[in-house]
Amino acid sequence: MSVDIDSLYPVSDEQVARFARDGFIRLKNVFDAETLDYYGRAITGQTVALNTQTLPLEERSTYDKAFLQVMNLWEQGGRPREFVFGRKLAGIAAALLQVDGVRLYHDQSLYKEPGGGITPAHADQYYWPVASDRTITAWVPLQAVPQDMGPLAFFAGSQHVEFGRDLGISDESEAKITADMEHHGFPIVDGPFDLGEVSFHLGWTFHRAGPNRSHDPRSVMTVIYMDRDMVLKAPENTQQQNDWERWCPGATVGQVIDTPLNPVLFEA
Ligand SMILES: O=C(O)CCC(=O)C(=O)O
Repeated sequence: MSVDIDSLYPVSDEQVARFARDGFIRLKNVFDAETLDYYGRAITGQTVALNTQTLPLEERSTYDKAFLQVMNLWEQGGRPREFVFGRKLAGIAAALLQVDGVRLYHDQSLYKEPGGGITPAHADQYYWPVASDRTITAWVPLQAVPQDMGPLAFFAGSQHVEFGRDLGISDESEAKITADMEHHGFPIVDGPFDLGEVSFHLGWTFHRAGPNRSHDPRSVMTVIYMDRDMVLKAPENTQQQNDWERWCPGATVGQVIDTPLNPVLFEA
């Protein structure tokens, strides 16, 4: 058995420039099939075991229909922890952010059930009490994602748009952000993911996903990284206050977020 989550994946200057322009990038062949199978089984298994959602799909809110969501799997130890601590993804994150190192904000497993609904348009950083825009999510499908399974889709270049930054993920964010993006001509990049392909997006890039119309679950692991030197800002909404307590307890406003839950995962 040979799995690889630690080797360095070369990121070219052209890819760094494209990421800076578009606010996201999709990279092929980041992981091989064996590695995804080895870690994917453990991550999906833990997700199903730890899931607390018991309502049938038709009785849930739009957000709860989008996916089963289990956060900070790494704290369970084992393969999920190994995967989140892998240097390959973290190295790509640092290269794309153009920073000397990255630390963990949190991870989350996003499991879109067969019949699961849309992921409404939103920007992640609305939820995060962080002082700069140097945040990035690695979105790692644990199987290929054909179009009918609801791949992640990005509004290219939208990381600079201020409209919609005060909207949490909801029916309202879906309606208002998609309309605003269309109005201002930000194209949506929406297409299937090959096995081994991984996307990276900035915290302020607007994104969404379609429903899962297939008969198979869309199992995805995400790792959210921030600049190693990221400073905690005073929360601007209840969600940011909650995130402070949950993902970086003990961090101090105005100082680097350096808590046991935010280990440095890569340094150049
Ligand atoms: O997986 C999805 O459908 C949404 C993912 C997402 O919004 C994120 O990782 O920031």
